[in-house]
Amino acid sequence: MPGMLGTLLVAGALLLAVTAESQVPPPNYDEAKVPQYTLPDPLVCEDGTRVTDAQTWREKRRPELLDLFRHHMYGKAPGRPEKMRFELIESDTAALGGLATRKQIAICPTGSRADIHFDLLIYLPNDCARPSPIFLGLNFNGNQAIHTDPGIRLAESWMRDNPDGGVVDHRATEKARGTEASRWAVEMILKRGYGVATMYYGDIDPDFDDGFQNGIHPFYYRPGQTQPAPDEWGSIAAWAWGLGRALDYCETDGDIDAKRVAVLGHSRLGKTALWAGAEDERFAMVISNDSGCGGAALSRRCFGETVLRINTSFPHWFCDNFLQHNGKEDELPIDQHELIALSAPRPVYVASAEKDLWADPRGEFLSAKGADPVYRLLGTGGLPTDEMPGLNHPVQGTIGYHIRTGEHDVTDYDWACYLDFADKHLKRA
Ligand code: GTR
Repeated sequence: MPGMLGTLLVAGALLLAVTAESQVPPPNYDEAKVPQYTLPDPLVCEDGTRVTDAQTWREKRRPELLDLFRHHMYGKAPGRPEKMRFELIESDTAALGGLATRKQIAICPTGSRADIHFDLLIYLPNDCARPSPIFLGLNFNGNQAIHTDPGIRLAESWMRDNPDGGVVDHRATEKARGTEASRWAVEMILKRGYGVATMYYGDIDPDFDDGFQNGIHPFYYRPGQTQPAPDEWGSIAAWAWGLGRALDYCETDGDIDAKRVAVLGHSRLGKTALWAGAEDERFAMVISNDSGCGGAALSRRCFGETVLRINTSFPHWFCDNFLQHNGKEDELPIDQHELIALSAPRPVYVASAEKDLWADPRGEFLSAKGADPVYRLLGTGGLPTDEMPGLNHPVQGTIGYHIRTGEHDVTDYDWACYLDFADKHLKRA
C-alpha cells in the first residue's frame, strides 16, 4: 500500500508540475513588447536619501541592497563553518604533461568527510612564480568532466542520469571524463599564468527539488526545522556559499594567491558566481557567463525567461519569498543591475551570446550599464560605452561586457576575453 500511495503522490506532483508549466505564458522575444519600466536607482536608499559618497554606499546602501537580495531572492546563508576541515586527497606536480600541478582537496564543512564533502580540483601553472592567481568556478557534470586527465577523481555525488555522457545510476563512470572539457580552457588558462579550480555543484546541493532534504541544507536546520524558512538559502545561495568555502581553502594554500581569485560561472552557475561575488567580498573579480534571468539580466524586461518561468521550472533555486514576485517584476524592490553593483568596486564581467535570447543579452548589457553609476561613484570607472557593443567586440573597463556569436555556452573566445580582463585587473604581483 505505501508503494501505491508513493506512486500516487509522485504522479500527483508530476501532474501539478505539468499543469503549472502549462500556465506560464510563452516567452517574449520581441523588443517592441518589452514593458515600460523604471529601474530602481542603486544610489537611492530605501528611505529616499541619495548616496553621494563612497562611505554611505559602503556603510548604508550596500548592506541594505545585500539584505534586499537575501530576503526577496536568494535567501540568507550561514557563515563560515567553525568545524570545517580540508583534506588533501591527491596531488601531482607533473600533471598535464608537466604543465601544471594538480591538487584534489576534500572540503569537509562539518569536519567529517562522511557527512558531506565538496571535492575541489585545482591546476596551477608550473612555469610561473607562486602564489598563482586563479579562476574558481563550479562545474555541471563533476570534476572529471572538465578535462580528460585520468588523474581527476570521479565525482561521487548524485548526478542526473545520462548514459551517453557516462552517468549511470546517478553516478559518474569512466566514460564521464572530459564531457564538459570544451567549456574549460584549462591549457589556455595555465599558459597565460593563471590557475583554475573547480568543484561539482551537486556536491553542495544536488540540483533537483527535494524540499532540501539532501545536500548542505539539512546540516543547518535548527531542532525541528525540516526545510529552509522563506528567507533562507535556496540552491543558488548554497552553491555560492560552497564557492566561499573553496576560497577559505585557498587562503590556507601558499601556492594560491587568495587575494587574486576570480569567481566565474556559466548559466545557473553564472547566477551563482554573481551572488557569490556579492556575498563574499574576498573574491577579487566576478565573471558571469550567459547567466540570464536571476543572474545578470534585468528582470523587469521580461524578455526570454521570466521570474514566473524560472520559479516554475526551478522552484528550489531561489528562496521561497521570491515566489511572491511571479509575474510582478515591476514590484520587486531590486533589479539585477544592483546585483552587479554589489561587486563594486571590484572588476566584474558580463558576457552574453547572440543566440542565447532566453538569457536576454540586451537585458544583460543594460544591467551591466545600470551598475555603472555605482562604480563611478566609487571612483573606478564603470562600463565605458553607452551603446551595446557589436558582436565579438568586448568592452573592458572595470565593468566588462561582450556579446559573442553563437549559442548559450562557454567557449575559448569567452575565456580569451576573461584572461585579457584578468591581465588588466588581476595582474600578477
Ligand atoms: C535553463 C534555465 C536558465 C539557465 C540554464 C542553465 O533551463 O532556464 O535560467 O540557468 O538552464 O543553467 O543551463
